[in-house]
Amino acid sequence: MNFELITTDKGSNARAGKITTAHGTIETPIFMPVGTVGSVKAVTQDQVRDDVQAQIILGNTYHLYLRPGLEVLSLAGGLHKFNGWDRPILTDSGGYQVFSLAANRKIKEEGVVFQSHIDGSKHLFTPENVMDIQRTIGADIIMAFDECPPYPSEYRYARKSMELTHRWLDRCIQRLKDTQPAYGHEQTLFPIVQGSTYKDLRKASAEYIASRGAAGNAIGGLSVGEPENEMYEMCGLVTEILPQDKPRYLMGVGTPWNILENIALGVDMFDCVMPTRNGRNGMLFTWNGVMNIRNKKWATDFNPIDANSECFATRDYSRAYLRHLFVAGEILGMTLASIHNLAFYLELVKEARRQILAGTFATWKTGMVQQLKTRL
Ligand code: PRF
Repeated sequence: MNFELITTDKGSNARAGKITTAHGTIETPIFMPVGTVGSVKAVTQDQVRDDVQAQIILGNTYHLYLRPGLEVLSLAGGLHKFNGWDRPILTDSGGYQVFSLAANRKIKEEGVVFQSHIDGSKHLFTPENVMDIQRTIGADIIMAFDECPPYPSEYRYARKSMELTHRWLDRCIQRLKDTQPAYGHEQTLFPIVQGSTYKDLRKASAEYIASRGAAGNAIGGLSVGEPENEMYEMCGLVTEILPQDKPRYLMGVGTPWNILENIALGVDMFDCVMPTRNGRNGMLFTWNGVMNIRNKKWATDFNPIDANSECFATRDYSRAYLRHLFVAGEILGMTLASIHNLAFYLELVKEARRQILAGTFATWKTGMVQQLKTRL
């Protein structure tokens, strides 16, 4: 994997860059649609590529390991072949899902013992087997096995957890040295900064992660319930320390305005279930603000969902029709809302990139944040 830093904004720490992987290039800043079980929910691969214009999608080690399982993934020749997505893929390590989804999880030095949320079966994730599983899935970018402490966490717990995440990282790095990619293409490890909402821990974690010399770095443990200003404060501290010449990925963030604020702090990559999950509930993100399409006020509004959207697939559907689909419980409603929201997120980061390259990002961002938050 290669990262080319093209421009740094004058009025903020925003950057425009380009990542090259074995499955193609990614222009940063970028938003990565979440395809937890290898599918971006309710959207076909053609739609993800052509209508949403996604450049990279996410998969989850935890889910893919439980279903369809490693035998199927290995026989398929990896996730790219299995799901027919031939552009870059990033897999999360399970170091978050195990804590948010699994039952009876128990954290030890060795790893995490947990019960599947599907059938209650018992499993052990270690830094080593999580690297092996990500080899079998075959993503281009793979994540270190970490612990994401809840918010709020006591200082002592947050420190111990961070130290464990650092020891696990070293085991991940060693395992990757000792093994080879399963399908011949390069796989790049991103370590993850933790440290909860404590400034000294965040700094210490960022310094430790930076010292590992990885080709890209991630920031975890944020957007887990803390106030937005704390997220920005922690993110800003960490981006000051992480290397300039490597991409920075803020995990599981966020709203459109969260994305712009964190781009301004120097983040290059984002993922979040919000555009798809909230879309399936009728929440639409637009250039003018947020709308609940189930609301009666849209019943006879025959205007396009978002006249400013570039997405051909959804631009010609009216608000009234989409509301009708939701009220009638039609599955097409979920598909259109998901495509619309994802296309909007991709347009948002594309416009942010254009503003960075033009040297106008900082002022554009300030006005845009207010506009995006408007409740329509
Ligand atoms: N760690 C991992 N995945 C994540 C997170 C984390 O801290 C988060 C936190 N926002 C989302 N996804 N491995």
